[in-house]
Amino acid sequence: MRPVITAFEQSPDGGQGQARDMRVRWALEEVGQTYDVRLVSFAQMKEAAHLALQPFGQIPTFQHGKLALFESGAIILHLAEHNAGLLPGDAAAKGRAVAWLFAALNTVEPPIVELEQGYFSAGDKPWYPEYRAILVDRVCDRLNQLVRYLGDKEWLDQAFSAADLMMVMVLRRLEGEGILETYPTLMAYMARGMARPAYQRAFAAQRAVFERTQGASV
Ligand code: GTB
Repeated sequence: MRPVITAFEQSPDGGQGQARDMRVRWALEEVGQTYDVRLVSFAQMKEAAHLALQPFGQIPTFQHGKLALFESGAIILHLAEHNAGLLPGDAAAKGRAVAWLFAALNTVEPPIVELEQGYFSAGDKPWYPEYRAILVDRVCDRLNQLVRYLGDKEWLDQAFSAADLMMVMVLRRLEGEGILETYPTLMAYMARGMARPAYQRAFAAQRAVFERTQGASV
């Protein structure tokens, strides 16, 4: 039985792989697990059937047999713990990878989301440029710390793990902000992640949904 994940029927990101099903797709591809995708509309995400799977009315969800999960981090951790390829076998290294998985979600992503949301909630205000500068500073504090840690390492720890997958996807949220370009270490780190065949397959799969639905709407 193949797992089933949910994804946007019409992703507002125009097929750029920014919606969080991309993270789960990438993890599934890394572990070699085939899967099915159930596309949901914004209206369906708020209906009882979907809320029973995802209490916040969001994608992605993950169902495999009797198991139903939400939260992309939890889904990826589950996949990493039950399949080879996304977490090291050594207990200490595994602990570090899990710590970095949480760091990507809880420490690096929040200021990035704040920057994104700042534009949506205050982009038309006269004081927005100063506000944005504060938000950018917060993002850069985290990026500077990450760069210092990464140094010339290929991955966060010795081998690629779920933590790198999540960190690359979190950093991708900064695309188009004009910030990443000043961080060659991070650009190179992201490029390494995005060059992985599993990433490429996941990206193509979510892109195909956009192209299909785009074609259907014109
Ligand atoms: N913490 C949850 C997780 O990690 O699974 C967050 C899930 C989440 O934010 N889901 C979003 C969602 O369903 C889609 S990914 N939103 C609908 C809603 O809340 O009603 C976030 C996202 C959406 C769109 C873009 N984009 O267009 O660029 C990027 C990221």
